Amino acid sequence: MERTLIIAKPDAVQRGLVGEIIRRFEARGLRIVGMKFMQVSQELAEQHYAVHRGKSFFEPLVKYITSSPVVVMALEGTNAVAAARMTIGATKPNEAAAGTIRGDFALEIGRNLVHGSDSVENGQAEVSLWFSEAELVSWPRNNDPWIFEG
Ligand code: D4T
Repeated sequence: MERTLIIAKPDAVQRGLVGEIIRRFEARGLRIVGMKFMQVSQELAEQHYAVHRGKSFFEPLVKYITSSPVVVMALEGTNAVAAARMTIGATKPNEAAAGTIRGDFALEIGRNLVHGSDSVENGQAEVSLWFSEAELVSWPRNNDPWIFEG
């Protein structure tokens, strides 16, 4: 089953939007397989955003994600990566469609509330970066047959 890593970033936690964000992914049908509240270290932030190292926004990005605690989730489902990205909305909140998390709650790229993995490979890699095997739970959900056809 496809997995994606979701982070409710520091602004989501500070603004009390964590419940609203989780609610949207749950309602979509994605299954929670890992979740924790944590302060992100400089090292983990730099690893997570390694692809952006050297870019002008790298340092502000690392500062933002380490500025205050986050809630990080591993979610599972058919097309989990693409579905979660659609639920989150465009990276630039001013371009995000109404009805998406960013389109409903955010205005600026540097305060865009949520991270979601951008490819199936990155979904696997990011879940492994942020969670140990012991922190991930594989479980059958009672309503899975009403959400997953196969
Ligand atoms: P994240 O990783 O936060 O979910 O964002 P996206 O997946 O939607 O977007 P991204 O990887 O292209 O960018 C990562 C992160 O960098 C910030 N950013 C990005 C920025 O501040 N200025 C920029 O010009 C870009 C491209 C926002 C998200």
